[in-house]
Amino acid sequence: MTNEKTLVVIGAQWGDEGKGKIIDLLSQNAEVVVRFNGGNNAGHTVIVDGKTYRFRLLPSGIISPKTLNVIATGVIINLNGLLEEIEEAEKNGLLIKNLYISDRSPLVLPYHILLDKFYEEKRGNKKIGTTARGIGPAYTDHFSRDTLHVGDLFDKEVFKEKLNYIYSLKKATLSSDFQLPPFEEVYNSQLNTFEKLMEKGVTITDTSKLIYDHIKAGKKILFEGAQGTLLDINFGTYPFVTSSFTISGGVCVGAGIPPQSINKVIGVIKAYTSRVGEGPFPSEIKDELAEIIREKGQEYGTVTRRPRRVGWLDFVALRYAKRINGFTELAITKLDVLSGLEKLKFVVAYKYKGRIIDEFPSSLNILEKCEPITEEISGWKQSLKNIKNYNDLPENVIKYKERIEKELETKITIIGTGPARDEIILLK
Ligand code: 2SA
Ligand code: GDP
Ligand code: MG
Repeated sequence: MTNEKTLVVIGAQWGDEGKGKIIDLLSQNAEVVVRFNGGNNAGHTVIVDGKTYRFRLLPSGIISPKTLNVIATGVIINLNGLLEEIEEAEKNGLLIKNLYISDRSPLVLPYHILLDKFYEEKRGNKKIGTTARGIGPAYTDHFSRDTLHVGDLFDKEVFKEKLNYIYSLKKATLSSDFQLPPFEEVYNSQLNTFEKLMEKGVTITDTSKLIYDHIKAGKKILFEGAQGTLLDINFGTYPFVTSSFTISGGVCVGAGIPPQSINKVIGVIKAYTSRVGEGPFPSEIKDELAEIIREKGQEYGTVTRRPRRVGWLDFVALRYAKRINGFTELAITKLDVLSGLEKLKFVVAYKYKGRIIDEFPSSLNILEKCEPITEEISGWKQSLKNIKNYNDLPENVIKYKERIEKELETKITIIGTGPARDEIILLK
């Protein structure tokens, strides 16, 4: 069941590469956009006609009026967060229709959010720097088979019975320091929000079947990754990761489709690196240049507004991301942010205990002691604003792009030159 139309968009770094903008662009001629991992910890920014949308759970294709928008099983759902986001989008002039959510998606319940904050506090100086959206505890309960799913809300009695059972289990197993929110409050607010979502016309269904039918019918489908490769629960910088499968393999387990249904994997790379939250970051810039790039690139959490750490492009990490995800092409964003910097750097390898390492270490104990080995390349002075043709780009931008292509043996087909929808150069 292969066709040439299923495209996966994955963050190649630690998230915030500009996936939202790339999805918005590609969704203008796609029929279906699918989110397959994460929850409302994601923050995907799309700017169209001067309006800024910051999507958390809604697929970034939602702006295109004709696309079918699917939140698949691998996504965990905070119903109140979703309703809030839909209302915000409506205020922004979007018509929320064609929104399908998996009945098998686990719920993020209010106590998951409290637990997220509780655990972070207990971790002290070993904290992860989570978004405090209950992501870790909600996935944990799913994997330990102690949670509720969106489909459970269809039958009030079933929902009550299941929530009751979970409450008794939680009371028996959670630390006595932790206060569960009152049962009735959680029960009523979940049902209430569920009903409001139904009134908005949201469809809860078997999204795996829905996606399968569209693949079979030869429709163009985009799978929108959330966070980035290095935040993957299995292959990221554990424990400083999120709790979902952020890599291209996550599409199969999150959307419920077979691997041979995937045709293309686009890796989105920001022209430099950012990371929000704790954890090792070998290419991090630690002097005042970090502040300059952060300000120019507006590197603040889309959801939490936390300042993001910034660093140079890291080829060790990017080669790893290419291998794990099987990128067939690349998009590069935010090249405009680097305008005006005289010299730019690539991290080409790491040094660990006097040895050169060119594979991304699987051990965090090693990674956090790695020193970057860098290569310098000349920057460009010119602003990239209003450049619409590839050939009009400064020569050094082209050299920068070609150096990345050579290193990753993959073509860059999309170049971002600014945050707005039309600030983009397409190379085919
Ligand atoms: P969590 O909340 O359990 O998923 O946090 C675990 C780690 O994953 C990181 N994480 C993210 N990193 C970048 N962007 C994310 N989305 C938002 C954005 C983040 C924000 O688009 O800016 O607004 O702060 C995201 N979501 C999770 C997180 O920082 C932890 O390192
Ligand atoms: P995502 O999580 O990967 O969707 O990325 P975020 O939306 O969290 O962060 C990316 C930020 O960069 C957003 O504020 C975008 O509007 C912005 N952005 C995306 N592409 C470009 C670009 O090419 N140039 C500039 N200057 N900003 C961009
Ligand atoms: Mg983001």
